[in-house]
Amino acid sequence: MTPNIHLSDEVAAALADGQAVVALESTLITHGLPYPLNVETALAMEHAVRDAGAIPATVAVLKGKLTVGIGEAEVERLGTLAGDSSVRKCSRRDLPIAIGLGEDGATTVAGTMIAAHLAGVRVFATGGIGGVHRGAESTFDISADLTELSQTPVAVVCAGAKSILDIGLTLEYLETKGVPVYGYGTDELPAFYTRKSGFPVDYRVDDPVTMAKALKAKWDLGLHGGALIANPIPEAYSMDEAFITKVIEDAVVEAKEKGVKGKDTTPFLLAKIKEITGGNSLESNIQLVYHNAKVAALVAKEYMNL
Ligand code: PSU
Ligand code: MN
Repeated sequence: MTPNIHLSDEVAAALADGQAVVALESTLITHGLPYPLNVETALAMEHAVRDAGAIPATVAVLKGKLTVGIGEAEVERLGTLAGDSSVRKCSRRDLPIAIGLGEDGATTVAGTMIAAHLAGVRVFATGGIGGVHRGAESTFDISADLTELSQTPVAVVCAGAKSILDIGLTLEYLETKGVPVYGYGTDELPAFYTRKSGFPVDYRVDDPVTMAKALKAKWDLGLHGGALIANPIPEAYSMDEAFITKVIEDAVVEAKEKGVKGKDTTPFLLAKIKEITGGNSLESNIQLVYHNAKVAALVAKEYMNL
């Protein structure tokens, strides 16, 4: 293994033992949610993974080491730094500078997939992935999460894509790149806060055994890349579609007016939505990531049993 990656003792032992491990990201902690809800959410995800019988491995760059299994104290410390630009948001292109300079950094979906793959972890749970932004035909803003999904063999459980993105173009991009998108108990790609987006998925999977078989078949064939497992928010916490759509549309307009670009776009939009919807969206957010962590653990366990 490369000298700049570090596995916690627990994660290393679990992997050596053939136990199921689920990777979790840290950009959600530093750039996605406010303190202390971010810490609460991250720890709730770890608990959900454990309750379902797998080992959680939250990933971040700590003093220049890409760390798989950062532990509660570090989750808390990164959490208190939310909104503080001292923690770099690390996608694929940012890992070299963060590691090279010995910095702390939070890993995005792409960054976390890279770490998971280096460690030998196959399943990863998050909230929402990055994708093709609205207006990408002129801005070219397409998240590196999508190219990572096309090349790194990790399955990502998410609640679909927020409609801050162009969901249709995101699905087209994934299709072009050969990334399977599975609807977990759904025929439609969920849209994070809501269970429906109006965009059908090609494959519906209703149980973790079937999911694990499809993942194994892909990787046994030597096909590169990952898979997207889209798990809808539990019904009881899904938000009113018209309301959340309006909020997101206003946020997208404001970002454009303010000239927000590049890697700042996603955090800006997330902060705006949070500001306008207050507690409601945050409660939905916590419930959906918790649910994703559980599904990821069940899939990871079945994958290890095959
Ligand atoms: N979407 C969300 N919440 C998030 C993110 C995306 O609903 O916290 C974070 C994830 O870490 C994702 C990253 O990988 O933003 C994508 O950023 P970008 O669009 O700059 O690639
Ligand atoms: Mn981007």
